[in-house]
Amino acid sequence: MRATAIAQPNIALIKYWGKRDSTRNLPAVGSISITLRDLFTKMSVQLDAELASDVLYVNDERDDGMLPRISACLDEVIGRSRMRARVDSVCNFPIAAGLASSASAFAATTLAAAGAADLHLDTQRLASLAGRASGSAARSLYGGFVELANKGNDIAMTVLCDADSWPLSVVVAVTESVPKAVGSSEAMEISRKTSPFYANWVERQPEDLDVARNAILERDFRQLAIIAEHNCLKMHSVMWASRPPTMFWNAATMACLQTVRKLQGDGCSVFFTIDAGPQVKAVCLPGDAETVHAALAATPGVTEVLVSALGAAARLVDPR
Ligand code: 2P0
Repeated sequence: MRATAIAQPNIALIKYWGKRDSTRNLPAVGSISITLRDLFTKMSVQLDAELASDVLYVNDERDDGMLPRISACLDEVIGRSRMRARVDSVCNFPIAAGLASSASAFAATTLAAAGAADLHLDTQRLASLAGRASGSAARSLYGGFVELANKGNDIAMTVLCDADSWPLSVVVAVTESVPKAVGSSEAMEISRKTSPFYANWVERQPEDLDVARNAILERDFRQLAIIAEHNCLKMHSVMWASRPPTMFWNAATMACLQTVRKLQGDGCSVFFTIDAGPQVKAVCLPGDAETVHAALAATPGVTEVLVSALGAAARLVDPR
């Protein structure tokens, strides 16, 4: 009746932005991500017949704000007539600040819920269930380079390359660690309804996916860098052109992009990507990680720099 799972966040190189079905939380576009190794969320789910309602603790403090989404995730995995649960979450990085904390949280919750209820579900099924809670969470059920594709009324997952087969480093420049003002789901809907660039974004996504997939299969860092930066800037352009505009960047975000451009000019194998928040993720070859770390740490407005290798799939762990 109790299970604990660990999942790592993932960073999309080809982004998910927009939903084709909000009720089932199905994405409008496919996406490709890398799962990180060194940032994690651990979720314990304890089903308890004595409990009258679900209760959630995040880093040992009660959190009623996130509880409805966690409860809905448990309902999806176990069923609505389930026992209530005590859920404990531990996270070693800032939550809801554009560092993909919902991806690792819902991937781990899905896996722990299935474990606690003794359900034996395959990873594709777990990914579909996690994706209903948070689109990007489906990808954290897998390690390495992961592609999420639309397939009928569901999603289909493929591991393009595991973490050991192409070791890359991810250097995260934190520029603000307060939760963001507008959530991803809401911002995506504003983009879908109002951005003049949204239809083109959806239409052109298969091309970007093809280029990135081939770059990964051929371990072509330069091609991956070009397409990932393009796809990231295109997603933010969709948001900037929406009404009201969604702008996640701050001055330090821009300063980090200039730092990455300078590093590229100096011959570093590095590229940037930015999600629904002001942090900049610099993806680089491991030999360049120290240089990239130092340059981003010295960039004005950067408050913290985290480094991670690529990691493995979400997994059940000993609850103790
Ligand atoms: C991604 N993001 O592909 C994109 C890029 C942010 C920018 O997936 O509404 O929390 O819960 O399905 O997965 C963040 O959105 O959204 C996200 P929901 P999610 O990583």
